[in-house]
Amino acid sequence: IHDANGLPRTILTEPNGSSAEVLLYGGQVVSWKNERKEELLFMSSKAIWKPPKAIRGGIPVCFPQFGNLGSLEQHGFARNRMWSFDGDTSSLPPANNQSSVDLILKSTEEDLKTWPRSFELRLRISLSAGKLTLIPRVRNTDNKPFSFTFALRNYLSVSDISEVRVEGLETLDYLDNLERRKRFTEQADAVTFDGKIDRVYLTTPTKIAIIDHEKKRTFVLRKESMPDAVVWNPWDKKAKALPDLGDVDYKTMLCVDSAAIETPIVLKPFEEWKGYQELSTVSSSYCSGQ
Ligand code: TA6
Repeated sequence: IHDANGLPRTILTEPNGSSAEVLLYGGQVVSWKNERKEELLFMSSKAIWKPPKAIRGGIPVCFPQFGNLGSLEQHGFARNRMWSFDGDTSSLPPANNQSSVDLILKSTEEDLKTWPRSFELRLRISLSAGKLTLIPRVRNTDNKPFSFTFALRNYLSVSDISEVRVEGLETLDYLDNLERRKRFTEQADAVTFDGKIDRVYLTTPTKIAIIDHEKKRTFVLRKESMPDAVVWNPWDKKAKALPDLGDVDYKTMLCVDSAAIETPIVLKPFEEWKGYQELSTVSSSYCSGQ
């Protein structure tokens, strides 16, 4: 454990030379570098690395509420809490402790005041060559059912947002946060970017490709048990309005999140939900549909 801006963090490494940094604060990945030490995730130049502020970049965990669709603070409170290392990883295959870390956040007396449900939120973060895998699990440790919405907010680093296209969302319905969450259908054969965008694409395919021509890099997002995908870029005006986002940072970021939003996840007492997300990068030879 070292500390980044005073926050305890774990560094994951793997033999091919890629690395990742994970904070106990928020259970948040804050860096993922490939074997050429290129940073693959976006981190705001004005991120505030100070609890209780959420750090704007990497992969914040949005739980038990995505967005402001409920009574809690925006995106819930998991990203503003100090997590701990999870000793009880019996129900997952054993992991190499160089390239993998298991974290847990349990409901506290404090949390019970704002969200009166007791839960255990676990997150396994594993690194392998060209791939970063996150496995979130939520167990209801209460004696009554509860429901939640969830997202892994993937801040991806891109060369120039106007050169990026996203494939895999064509023909899908989406809820447009910029239009009071009205429902639309995606008409284009790929999503491209020329202005602010804030959409929840519903029931997407398992695989979504984010193609960055200039960097000759394609991110592939594969997800399970998180049927929706949020696509967000604040663009210039909103970027200026966000104190923890640099004015031109919007040009080099894109959020494509694994999410369970349209249909909240319902857990009976002692039931556990398990999600899966794999982010991988493919070189320029990647052609869509392969
Ligand atoms: O994409 C959903 C959204 O709520 C946007 O409307 C925008 O507010 C973004 O998330 C950022 O939220 P945050 O709380 O991280 O500033």
